[in-house]
Amino acid sequence: PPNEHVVVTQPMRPWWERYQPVSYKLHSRGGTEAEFKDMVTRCKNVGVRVYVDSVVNHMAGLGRQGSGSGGTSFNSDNFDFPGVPFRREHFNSRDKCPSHDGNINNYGDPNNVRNCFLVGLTDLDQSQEYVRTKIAEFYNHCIDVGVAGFRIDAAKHMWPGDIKAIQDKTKDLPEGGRPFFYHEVIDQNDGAIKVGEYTPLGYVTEFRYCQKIAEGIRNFGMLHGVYDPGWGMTDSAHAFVFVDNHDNQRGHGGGGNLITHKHPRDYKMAVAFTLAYNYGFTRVMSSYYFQSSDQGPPHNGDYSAKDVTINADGSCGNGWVCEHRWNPIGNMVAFRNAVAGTGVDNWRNENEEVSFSRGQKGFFAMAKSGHMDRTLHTGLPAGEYCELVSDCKKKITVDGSGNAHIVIDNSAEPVIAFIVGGPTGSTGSFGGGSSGSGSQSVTSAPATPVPSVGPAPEGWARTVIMIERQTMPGQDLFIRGGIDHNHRQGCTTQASTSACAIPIKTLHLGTGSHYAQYNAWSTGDHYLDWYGMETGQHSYHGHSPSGTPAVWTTNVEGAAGYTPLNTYGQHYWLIDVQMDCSRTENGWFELKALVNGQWEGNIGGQTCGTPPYSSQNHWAKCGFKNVFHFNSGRCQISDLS
Ligand code: LM2
Ligand code: CA
Repeated sequence: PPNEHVVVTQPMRPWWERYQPVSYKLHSRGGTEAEFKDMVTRCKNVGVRVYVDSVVNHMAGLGRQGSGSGGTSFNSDNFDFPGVPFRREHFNSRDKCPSHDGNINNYGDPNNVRNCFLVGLTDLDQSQEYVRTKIAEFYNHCIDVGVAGFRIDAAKHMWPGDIKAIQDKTKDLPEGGRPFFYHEVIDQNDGAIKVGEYTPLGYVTEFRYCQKIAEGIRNFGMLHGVYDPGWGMTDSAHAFVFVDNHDNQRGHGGGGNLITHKHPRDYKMAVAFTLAYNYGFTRVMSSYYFQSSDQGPPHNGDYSAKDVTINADGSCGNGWVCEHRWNPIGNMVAFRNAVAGTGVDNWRNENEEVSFSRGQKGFFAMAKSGHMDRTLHTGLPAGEYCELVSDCKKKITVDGSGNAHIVIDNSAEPVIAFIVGGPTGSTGSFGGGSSGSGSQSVTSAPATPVPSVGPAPEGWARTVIMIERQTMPGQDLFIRGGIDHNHRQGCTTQASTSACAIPIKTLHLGTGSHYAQYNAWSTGDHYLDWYGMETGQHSYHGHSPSGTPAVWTTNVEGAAGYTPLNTYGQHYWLIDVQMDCSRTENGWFELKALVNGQWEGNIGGQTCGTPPYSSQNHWAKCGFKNVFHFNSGRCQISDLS
C-alpha cells in the first residue's frame, strides 16, 4: 500500500504495518509521493502499468496512536484521523456489529464479517457518502499520478454495493478505459461470503487456486482439475489467480500447505503451469527472503528498504528473491500473452508428465522427473521454434503434420514452452527485418492462399489497416511502417525527408471519449514511418505517441468503438487514412505494430498476395482494406467498397 500508515515498533517494523492506514497521503515506508510518482512514470514509459494495493476497509488498529509514516498524527482509540479527515462518526457503530467484543468472529454472518472490526482494525462505514467520497478522492489521486488500477484489500469485509458506489466515483484512466479492479475475497468454501457477490465489480481473488495448484504439482494427475467449478471456483473471466501471495506465503490470510519460493523447483513448475494454462487473470509474486512471519523487507540501519541489486547471473541481491526473474516464470509471460484467447488442446497427462497446446499458438510441457523424450502432437504450424525457458538455447522443429520431438533435460527447471511469433528480440527498426540479437522468430507454414485483389491505385487512396490484438485497458496500439531501408535509396530517420516514409492523412473516425487519444495522437501525424513520434505530432495528457495511432474497435453494434468495417470481433485495432500510393513499392508497404512500446515479433509466411520482396513485417496494399493479426502471418486484403 502506498498511503501513509502506522509505524509499528513492537515487533520492530513488520511488513504488515502498511495495512494500517493513517491517511491517504502517498507517503509510506516505500517513499514519498514524488518518489512514488517517479516510479509509476518510469514504469509506464516502458509499458509496465502499476496498480495500487488499496486498504480502505479500515484505518489503524485500536490501541495505536502517534505519528504515521508521513508524519501525520492520529489516535485510533478516539477514531481520529485528521489527515483524511475521518472522525468517530465515519466508522461502523457498535450497534451494527453483531459480535460480543466488536471483532469479526463469525464468518457465517455477513453483518459480522463486514460491520465488525477485522483483528481490531477500526472499521470504516462505506455506506456513508462522505466516506465513499474520501476513498474515491484517494483513488482519483492515484490515477492522476499514473496508476492503472487497484487491489481492494479486505473486499470481503465491505458490502459489494458500497464498493460499487466507490468505483462509480472513480474516474477513467487519462489514456481511456476504466481502471483495473480486483477484489480480495478469501472464499475457501468456509463462510457466508462468496466470490460470486463481487464478480460484477471486476476480478476476484481465487484462493482455492492456490490449494489446487499445490495439489496438482504434488500429483500431476490432479492438474486437469485446477479449475474446479464444482468447488465454487469462479469462472476464468473473473478469477484472479496466483500460486501464493504476501499473506499465505507466510501463513497469514488463508495460508496453509502452499507452494512458495522456498521450494524453487516446485514453485517454478507451479507458476509456469499457471501462466501456460487458460484459467483466470494471472499474477506473479515477487518476494524477499524471510525467517519469521512478521519480518519486514530487507532494510538498512534506519529501516528504509534496501535496493534491489542485480547479480551478474541476473538474480537479485540484498535479500530479494525476485521470482519474476526466474526463467520458467519471467519467460512464460510471453507465452501467456501470445496464446491469449485460445483453449487447451492436445492435453496429455501421464506418469507425472503434462503437455498441451494452446490453440495454434503455443505448446507447453513439464516433467516432474526432470527428463522427458517424446514425439508429441503440438497442433502448431510447421517450423523451427525457439524454446522460451532456455532463452532460445533449445530449438524445436515442428513437422508438416504438427509433430515435434520434445526433450526435457534441465532437472532444476523441467519445463519447455514455445510460441508462434516469438521471441525474436526484434526491434523492427527501419523495416530491415531481424535485429540480429540472437533469438530468431518462427516461420510458420503458409495457409491456404487468398485470391488476390486488383492493382493499387496510382495516387492518393483510402487505405484501411486492422490488426487484431487482445489488449487490456491502458494498452495502446501504434503502427510503424513504410519501405525497408535496404530496398530504397534516400531513406533517413526523419519522416519528413525519408524516402521510405509514406505520406498519410488521417480520416476522422469519431468524437467522444473513445476517440480522444486517437484524435490527439493522429494530429500532426503526416507519415507512416519507422521512426516513432513525428515532429509536431500531438501527445495526449503527456503521453506521447509511438507511431501512427490505431483505435480499438469491436463488431458489437452500439458499443463504443463499433465500426461497420469490423465484421470480425473485439480488439481489431483500426487505422483509416488517405495514403499516397505513389510512394509505396508497386502498391505495397510494410508495417508492424507496437503495444505499449513493445514490438510484435517478426512476421513470417504472409498469406496474402505477392509482395515485392520478402520481409519480417506485415505487407499491406495501398488503397485496400488490410486485416492482420498480431504476431501472425495470417492476413486478408480486400476491396474497400
Ligand atoms: C488483508 N486482506 O484482507 C491483507 O492482505 C492482510 O495482509 C492484512 O493483514 C489484512 N487484510 C488487513 O489489511 C495484515 C496482517 C495482520 C495485521 C494486519 C494489520 O496479516 O497480521 O494485523 O495486516 O497490520 C496486525 C497484528 C494483529 C493486530 C492488528 C491490529 O498482526 O495481531 O490485531 O495488527 O493492530 C490485534
Ligand atoms: Ca468492514
